[in-house]
Amino acid sequence: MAIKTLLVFFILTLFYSFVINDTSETNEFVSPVLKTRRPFNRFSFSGKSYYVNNVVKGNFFLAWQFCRQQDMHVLSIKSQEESDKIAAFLRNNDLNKDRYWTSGTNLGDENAPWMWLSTGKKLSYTNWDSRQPNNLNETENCIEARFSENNDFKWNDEDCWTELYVICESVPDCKT
Ligand SMILES: [Ca+2]
Repeated sequence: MAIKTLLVFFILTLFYSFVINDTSETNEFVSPVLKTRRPFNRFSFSGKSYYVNNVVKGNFFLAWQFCRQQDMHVLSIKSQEESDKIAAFLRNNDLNKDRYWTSGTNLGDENAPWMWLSTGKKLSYTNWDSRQPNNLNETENCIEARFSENNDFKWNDEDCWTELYVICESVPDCKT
């Protein structure tokens, strides 16, 4: 009798190990690429969430489409403190070799002050690289953020049709 009980227990254990466990893992399968990429490209700071897209490049307008598809907006940077946090994240995750669209633009009116399209507000803080904005060839109306030769996180006005990566942001009430 004891042997029969042990045998049943053994069979049930095998069944659980090979069938039930395998099924639950299959149901929760996540692409190894997504598993490794997504968590590292997202971070939060002071109530804002950020998502760094370093996979798909696009012009300023396609960058907007990409962020809206994530239910987010294109980046706006309001302070040196925020800029430093973003720069640290990019450096720590080896993302500081690329160039990223922000939502900064003067495309609507070149004579008006630069603004963040994500909030509709004028820049409250600027972090232009040296000799920028220079409106090279009079075609540069959108702000990119990238690292300078000194590894400083800086802004440059760029042609809106240039294909770059983008940083998206999520602001709960869009009032900051
Ligand atoms: Ca420029």
